[in-house]
Amino acid sequence: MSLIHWTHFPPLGDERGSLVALEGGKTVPFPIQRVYYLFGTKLGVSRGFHAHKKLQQVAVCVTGRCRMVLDDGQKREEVWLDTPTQGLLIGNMVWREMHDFSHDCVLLVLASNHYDENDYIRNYEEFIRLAEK
Ligand code: T46
Repeated sequence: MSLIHWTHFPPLGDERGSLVALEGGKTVPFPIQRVYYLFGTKLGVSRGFHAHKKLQQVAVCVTGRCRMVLDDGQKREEVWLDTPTQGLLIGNMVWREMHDFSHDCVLLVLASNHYDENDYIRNYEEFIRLAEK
């Protein structure tokens, strides 16, 4: 089964422009405990390189683009995030890397829990060990 799962955010636009609403428990499949965004990522810089033990997230590129690599320890897939109407679901125990940020990229992330450094697996060998269990 593919690691790439999208949730669609219907644009609620009118003649003035567009609007997207993100609702926890609806288009975002968990209650939202935290929102953060990545912006101003320098050209050529990659981010991520970790997995989460429990955290679930939805990532939406509200402007610009970046390339997301997902890896569950068995397979590796990649996808471009470049539209504000599609959110990428990132489950727990999935290694993620983000590459090729455009200069204007704003990546909005909705998270199922508050920030907890103990939930991160930042070492790939450790991730593979835990993923095999
Ligand atoms: C993820 C990808 C998509 C906090 O203090 N609170 C927070 O809520 C977050 C997300 C980060 N931080 C601190 C931890 C680090 O000292 O901010 C610093 C940068 O975080 P990090 O190096 O983990 O950033 P990224 O871009 O590599 O990863 C982030 C999220 O951490 C991660 O959960 O899935 O974006």
